[in-house]
This record gives sequence, structure tokens and C-alpha cells, in this order.
Amino acid sequence: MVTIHMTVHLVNPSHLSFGVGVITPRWLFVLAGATPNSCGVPVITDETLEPFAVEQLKSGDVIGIGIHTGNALRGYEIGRLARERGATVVFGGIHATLYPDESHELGAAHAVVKGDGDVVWPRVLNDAAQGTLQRVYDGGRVDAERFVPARWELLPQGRYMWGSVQTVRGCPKHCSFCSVWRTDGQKPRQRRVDSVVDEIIDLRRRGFRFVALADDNFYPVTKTDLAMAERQKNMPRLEELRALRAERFELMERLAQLPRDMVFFTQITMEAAEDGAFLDAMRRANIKGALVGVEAVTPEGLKDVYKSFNYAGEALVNQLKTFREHGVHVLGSFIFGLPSDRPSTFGATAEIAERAGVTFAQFVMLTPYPGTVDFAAWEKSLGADVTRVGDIPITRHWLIPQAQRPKVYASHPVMSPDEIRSRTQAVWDRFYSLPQIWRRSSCTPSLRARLAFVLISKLYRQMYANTGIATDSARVSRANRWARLIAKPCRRLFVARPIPTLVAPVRDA
Ligand code: B12
Ligand code: SF4
Repeated sequence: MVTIHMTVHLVNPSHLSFGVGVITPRWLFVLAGATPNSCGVPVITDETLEPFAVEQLKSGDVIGIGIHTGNALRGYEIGRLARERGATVVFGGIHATLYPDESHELGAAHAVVKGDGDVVWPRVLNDAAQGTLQRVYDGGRVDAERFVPARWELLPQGRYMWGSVQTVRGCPKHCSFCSVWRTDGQKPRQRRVDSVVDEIIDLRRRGFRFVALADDNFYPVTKTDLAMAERQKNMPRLEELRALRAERFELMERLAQLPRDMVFFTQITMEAAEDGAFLDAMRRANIKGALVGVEAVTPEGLKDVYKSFNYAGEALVNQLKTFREHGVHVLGSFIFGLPSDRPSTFGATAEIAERAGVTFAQFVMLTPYPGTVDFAAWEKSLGADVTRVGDIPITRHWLIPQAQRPKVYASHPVMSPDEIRSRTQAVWDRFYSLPQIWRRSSCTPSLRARLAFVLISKLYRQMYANTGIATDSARVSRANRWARLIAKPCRRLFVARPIPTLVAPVRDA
């Protein structure tokens, strides 16, 4: 390939900048890895750190903007500004995959990439240089062997708390509020163990000891899946499932050989509690915590979200406690605003979260995300009679300016939107009250660690909760100021001494 005289910019949009980021947005560094050398070194901007300086763009540069639904509006603004300066504008990411035309209409895109960028990105850049850019590219679902490793040498120094490495893409489940199984597929695409370990080593050499495993579901093969294949005497399926499971254990064994100060965090279904051997392997691998999608604490709520494989009531408490008993902390994720929720559900949820011993929790309000079963049903239920904010229908809620965006979308049989919002906020307040945080912090080994736990809990609460559920803009900006203030000292708690000489553990023969 000939050398191309243009600069490639990759921008992760955000309407808020904190100066410090919690988790590295992985796509930026993967696309940088997929950028051919002939295009030079891409310039990376993560707007959760600071806003993109559009003045740096020259005519003929290419700007790749990655959007999910929540940051699409800011992404479109950057796209329009970039095009005005003569740059070639390319959109990608989950939201652009679902609404490619929107990026053209509102984001001034020259091209949109649907699906995975790993393989198609070099082609897009080449076409941009040749002036043969297509309107839409379909990157498809790339096989795990072709996942491109991230270029961590491009990380800005001293800005993030956690690195992020993906080990598996796709999820076999089909939850109604989630688009992953539809966009990334239900067939787990597990990445080669060596490739995962190499990236983690790279991060540890640079002083990252905290790494988020950016997986949809770290436990893609359940005992039920195995039993079902056995019952059906489906030998090829059984072999396939066993191989996937064995590979998970192999990965965890390799992680266990890394420096003992490493801390991993992942996302997993509650079913993993059925599998003591798996949880023990996680503990040995230093996977110290996992986001578990609890969603609802009642059987009716679980039915609402097509998650009948989850547990409710006391069985739920026991299931979550099992993680802790095996040394894996739980970040419980709960949804409020489900049709079966009642005013009493809020207190009951808070109580279960407390009794189940979850270390962190998030309480999100049901939001119909595009690409999900819930969204399709909601859009259909509204028919032609859609409420508008300004001239934007609420079925395109991501286009409504942040400050005017409704907090609750679907009408609820017994509660007003404001009631759902204020009750949700009250649960956050209760779970993250100082006495409760202090009680939970007893899981840490020292006073210093306890104080760090308190600081991190408060940061988590401010970054996640206030901005999302507060209706009052003074409270939102207070929360943001607070988050900015504590983000820097918090980051210091995550830094480790770099180990530039670290090598990958030798694989057993
Ligand atoms: C890890 C993860 C997180 C982590 C870390 C986020 C981070 N800072 O990186 C945490 C737990 C913090 C998180 C939080 C949230 N997340 Co999240 N998260 C994920 C997850 C599982 C993996 C993302 C990832 O890193 N993948 C690895 C990279 C390499 O893949 P990728 O981002 O898809 O990028 C590829 C392609 O999309 C494409 N691409 C991407 N950008 C671009 C740009 C260009 C120019 C091109 C050409 C291609 C391209 O190429 C890349 C390489 O193939 C995804 C699920 C998924 N399968 O995507 C959900 C997902 C992105 N999250 C989702 C949601 C809803 C959230 C939350 C809102 C949840 C909540 N209620 O709080 C928050 C929002 C936080 C925020 N403001 O960003 C949704 C988004 C849905 C939507 N329509 O927008 C997803 C899809 C999961 C779901 N349930 O549906 N998340
Ligand atoms: S288990 Fe998690 S990733 Fe899988 S479909 Fe449900 S919410 Fe999505």
C-alpha cells in the first residue's frame, strides 16, 4: 500500500468531560490497531477526558467517530463540525450499526460502518484515500481469531483507572432490554487465550493492574446447556460447548499465573453461581468482581424482561451470596420501572441488595434501547400518536438534548414517571449512604483500603446516578463537579508500579 498523507482521528464523544476516565474505551485502541501503518499513527481523543479540539482537523483528514445511543447526539455535532473543516467523516459503533441513515442525516457522515470495525476499517481508509468511499460498509461479525488487539502504547499517560480487554463477544441469552444478542449474535466468539494474555501483559507493563474484561457474558456455557445437549444426544453441540468451557478454564489458569496484584472485573449471568468450580477458577484468576444482571427481584419482573433463568426472592439472595462465598464480589445491576413494579418493589430491592451482600450496585431506570425487543414493542405500542419534545418524537429519545430528555419513557400501570425517578434516586441514596458504604467496606483488608473503598463508592454513585436520574440541573452540575474533584485522587488508588520486563507466563505443554 502507498503512504497516505492524511491524519486519522478517532473520537469517542461525550457531553461531559471529567479529566480522568474510569475504563479505557476499548474501541478507540482496537481501531487504532486496525489502522494500517501507511496511514500514520492515529490521533485518539476520548471526550470523557476532554472535549475534542476540532481546530486540529485539516482538510483531507479522516475522522472516525464511535457512537452508542447515549452519546450519539454529541457524536453528530462533532461529525458536522468536522465536515465543515473538510475532513472525511466516518461513523461506527452500535448506534451507527442500528441507524446508519441517521449518521448521514444528522452527523454529516461520508460513510458509516455497521458491525465490527476490526477487518473493514483498513478498507474504509483506503477508499477514503482513493476517493471511492461507499455510503455504508458492513463489517459483519468478525471471527474471534480475527479480533484486532488494542494498541495500548497510544494510551494517554496517567488518565485511566482500568484497562479493558475483551475475551468473548456475543451472548446466548435473549433479554428483552438488551441488544447484544441481536447485534453481536448468540454464538459466543471466544478470543484466543494467548492474544488475551498478551494484551493484559502489555497493560501490566504500563502500570495497569486493574483490567475490565469487556465481555458480554463471561459464562457463555451453562450446566443447563450441557445437560440439554446431552439429553438430546447432540454430540457435535456437546463437543462445541465442552470446548468453549475448557477454553474458559484455560484462560483463567493463565490469568492465575500473572502477577498477584492484578484485579480483573467482568460481566456474567447469575447462572455462574451453579458452578463452584468455575467461580473458584475465577477467584484463582484474580477475577475479583463481576457485574451480575439481577434486573428484578420478583418472578413477575423477571418475566417482564425475558430473564426467567434468573432467581427471585430468597433464592436470589442465596445465589448472589454464593459469588461472595467463592471470593467473587458482585456489582448488582437492577432495573426499575418494569410493568410489574409497585411502590413496594423499590424498598424490597434495596433490602435484597443489602442482604445478598453485593459490594456495588446500580439501579437503572428501564430505557428502551434501540435494537431490543422492548424497544420494538414500545415503538409499536405508541403507533402514530407519539409524544414529542420540541419536534423530536420520544421514540428517538437520544436526539433530545440531554437536559430535556425524559427520564422515564414507557407509561407505567400504577406509577407516574416522577414517582419512579424519585423512588429510584432514593434507593441509590440508601445504598450509597455513608453508614452502608462503611459497613460494606469491611470486605477490604486495611484501613487505607477501606477509605479507598468509600471514595470509589462515592465516585461511582456520582458518575452514574446523579447525572442519569436527577431532573434538577443544579443537582446534575453539583454531581459533575464532585465527580471531577474526586476522580483524580481516586485514579491514584488504581496505579501500580510498571513492570516493563514482565513476560507472558509459559503455557503448559
Ligand atoms: C464493556 C461494556 C461496558 C463497560 C465499559 C465501557 C467502556 N468505557 O468501555 C461499562 C460496564 C462501564 C459499561 C457501561 C455502560 N454500558 Co456498556 N457495554 C460494554 C460492552 C459489554 C462491551 C463494549 C466493548 O468495549 N467492546 C469491545 C469493543 C472493541 O467493541 P465495540 O465497542 O463494539 O467496537 C467495535 C464495533 O462496534 C466497531 N466500532 C465501534 N466504534 C467505531 C467507530 C468507527 C469509526 C468504526 C469504523 C467502527 C467502530 O468496531 C469496533 C471493533 O470491532 C458492550 C456490549 C457490546 N457487545 O458492545 C456494552 C454496551 C455498549 N453498553 C451498553 C449500555 C447501555 C451501557 C450503559 C448505558 C449501561 C447503564 N445503564 O449504565 C453504560 C454507559 C456508560 C457510558 N457512558 O459509556 C449497551 C449500549 C446500547 C446502545 N444502543 O447504546 C451495550 C451494547 C450493551 C447492551 N446491553 O446492549 N459498558
Ligand atoms: S445476559 Fe446480559 S449480555 Fe446476554 S442478552 Fe441478557 S443482558 Fe444481554
